[in-house]
Amino acid sequence: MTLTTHIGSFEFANPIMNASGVHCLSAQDLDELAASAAGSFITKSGTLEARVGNPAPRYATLPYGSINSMGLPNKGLDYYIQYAEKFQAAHPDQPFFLSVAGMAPSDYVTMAKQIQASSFTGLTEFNLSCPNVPGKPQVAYDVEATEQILTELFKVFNKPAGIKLPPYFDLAQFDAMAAVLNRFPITYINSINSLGNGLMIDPATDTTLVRPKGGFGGIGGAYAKPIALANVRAFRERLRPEISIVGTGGVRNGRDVYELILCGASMVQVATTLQEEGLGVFPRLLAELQVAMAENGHTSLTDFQGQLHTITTPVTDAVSGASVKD
Ligand code: RRO
Repeated sequence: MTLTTHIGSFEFANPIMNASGVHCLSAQDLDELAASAAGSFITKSGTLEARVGNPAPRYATLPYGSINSMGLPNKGLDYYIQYAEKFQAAHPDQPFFLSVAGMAPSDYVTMAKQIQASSFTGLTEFNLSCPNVPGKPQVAYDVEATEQILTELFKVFNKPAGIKLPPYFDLAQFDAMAAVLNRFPITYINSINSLGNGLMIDPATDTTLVRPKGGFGGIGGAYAKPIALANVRAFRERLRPEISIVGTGGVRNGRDVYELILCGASMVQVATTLQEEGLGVFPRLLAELQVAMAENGHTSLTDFQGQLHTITTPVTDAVSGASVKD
């Protein structure tokens, strides 16, 4: 059995890695990920200036996942570029992802120029979907703003680029965003970021579980799984085939990884379960993925990637016997 997968021209020994935000703030965190069983790793989203993020409490474990309002705590883009250059020089055959987030639309161009000027040749992920900075909307819910950012960005950037998207819920949103994304030289998209602006309440005190933004925060974990599957599937049906998809959301076991790949993902990221379980989650998920593949008679990811079955048997009207259109 092989778990090899590809994004653009990059090959990875297996498709499971961290999602940005978990276990990836510091060089030590990243070194630990790199040495783990994960197929790759991604940095915390870096901003132009380092940030401490929102005040605590800003993360809580929930019955079926998590709520977070971290507010982009990170060590600054320079730190992550330096790490990326050094790691790449020491491990030229271990491709990885550098995540960046803008506090203003113009930041994306500034950051793109800095990465373009660096020696980093791996994948850069532009996070257009952070839900937790007070006063800042999620860019990728605004199709025109997204198009404008990508237009400026790709004037100065020609390295492999991915876009981290928020969850969408209406088919018209998939149509509109895919039409824009298809016009740019994007290597991959990452669907989905957390479900933005959820609210969870402590029943003992009638108080929100997190402090920032009056308790509103991004929801991750099992709550996100059906939304993640739908977003990966919807984009796989709409994007140019050369644009790969990283599937993120609700992975708790190997079958969850399998299903994101079935919907079209080439790589699968894990956030809440990594936060809860630590680096041991990777060998567990890899073993469980292989069991799920064996149960379905598959020996490689391409055997089933994007091969979701839908129900297409003819439907007949019970009264007239005429065939009914779905
Ligand atoms: O740092 C965060 O609060 C955060 C970010 Br940048 C993001 O993209 N998604 C998320 O759930 N939290």
